[in-house]
Amino acid sequence: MHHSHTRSHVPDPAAGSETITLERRVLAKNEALAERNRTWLADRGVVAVNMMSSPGAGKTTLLERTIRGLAGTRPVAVVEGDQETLLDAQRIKRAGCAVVQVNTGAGCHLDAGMMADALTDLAPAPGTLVLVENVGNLVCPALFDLGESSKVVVISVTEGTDKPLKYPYMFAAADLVVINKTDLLPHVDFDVERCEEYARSVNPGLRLLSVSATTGDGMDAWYDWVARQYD
Ligand SMILES: Nc1nc2c(ncn2[C@@H]2O[C@H](COP(=O)(O)OP(=O)(O)O)[C@@H](O)[C@H]2O)c(=O)[nH]1
Ligand SMILES: [Mg+2]
Repeated sequence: MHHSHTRSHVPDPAAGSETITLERRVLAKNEALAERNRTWLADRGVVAVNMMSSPGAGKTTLLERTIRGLAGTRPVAVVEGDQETLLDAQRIKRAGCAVVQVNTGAGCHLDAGMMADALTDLAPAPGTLVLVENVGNLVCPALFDLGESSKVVVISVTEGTDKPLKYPYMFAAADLVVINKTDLLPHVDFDVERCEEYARSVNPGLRLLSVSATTGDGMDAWYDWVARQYD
């Protein structure tokens, strides 16, 4: 009996090189657009933070609390990336913030072209903090530079201590890791120190901080980190 899925595991060297060439071209185009975004942001003194995580780690909850926490200090705007729905954009709007929703359809990540369009729509005032919620997964968003000022990975304590080892590209790309849902630590088997060790094994200079986006615990260190992005 013929099992076609078995065949797909046999590498075809010719097909492989075509795939690699196409990927290189896609990434090179993205890189050029990302550079344009970086200049666009720098010219306006706008800081853009790309927030990445697996689905449900608490990105939107962290953004909602951050918007309320920073109200009156500096303008905040949000780019919401999801495959479908306006649900997160509606949550952000209720928190009192300018927001653009980008639906990627079958796509698993935001790219620099989408970011450029979103920035044009948002037209952030000088000094604005643009928080970008990327599509929830720990794989594809790591590959696509948006021209952002910094990349943040949110991991929650319900996901398991080993995630930095399983998704090393994501943690290697990060400037900061936010460990979220610390209020649940008494109920789950998660070792914060070991998770930090694992994360630093793939990215030695990495900064980490722990928060609970629902109780607000640890948020001051997050606000301090955000403020330092303007230095
Ligand atoms: N206990 C607890 N739950 C949280 C925390 N942050 C988010 N959640 C919950 O986790 C679920 C997913 O949160 P959401 O912000 O939508 O995650 P996203 O998919 O990363 O945007 C929701 O039910 C949130 O209420 C937290 O710090 N502690
Ligand atoms: Mg969300």
